[in-house]
Amino acid sequence: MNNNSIYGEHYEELEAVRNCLVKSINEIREKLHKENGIDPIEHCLSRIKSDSSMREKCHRKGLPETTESALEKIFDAIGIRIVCAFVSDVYAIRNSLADLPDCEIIEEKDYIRHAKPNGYRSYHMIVRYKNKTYAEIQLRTISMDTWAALEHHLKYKQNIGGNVKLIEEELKRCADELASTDISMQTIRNMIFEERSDLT
Ligand code: 0O2
Repeated sequence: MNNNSIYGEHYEELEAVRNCLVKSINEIREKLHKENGIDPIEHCLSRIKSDSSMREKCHRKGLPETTESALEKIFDAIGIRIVCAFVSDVYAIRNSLADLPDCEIIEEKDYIRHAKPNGYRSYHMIVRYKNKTYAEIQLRTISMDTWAALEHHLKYKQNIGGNVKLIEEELKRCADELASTDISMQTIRNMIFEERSDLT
């Protein structure tokens, strides 16, 4: 890492913590898979926020562009996104993360039960690893992830013209329809699993 990095000498430490958290998530995944007979995670992505994004975020939040701001005032230098098939998997993984010995939950936002006004849904956790390093973990279903990706893409399109309000309303409608589909998929999953446990 170059000497001008906002993370100073801490980049390798961030990478190490990111790897430890991803390893713990994989262990949780295997445990829940064995217990329930179904893989709870579709995919898991992780990243260290780029130097320029972190500097931009410091600027946006009125913070000086320092290593201290990047590591102690902003909590998503490490970002992990866990995408699940079902809403129940999101909460099962959240509970397993809460039980990790080295991982303290600092903040949680349940945008699944309380969606953002634009329709955004996801479960956000800020955790502190070994009393020191912060990370943001986002948990969401495939539907929520699809919507967020599309909305993110459209947000940066400059030439939307006069249709902004209509587009926002349509996006919100899609988010609500997808949420309703998630509930139906969860019901189907529960029916399949209840049927299976009746047979054993
Ligand atoms: P990136 O590149 O995804 O990391 P803050 O984190 O302080 O800026 P806030 O409101 O305190 O903002 O945090 P919040 O609500 O927990 O949201 C932070 C992250 O959630 C964002 O990260 C996005 O990844 C995601 N997010 C939140 N709201 C939306 C939304 O309406 N649409 C989409 N597509 N994603 C959202 P960053 O830092 O913006 O960027």
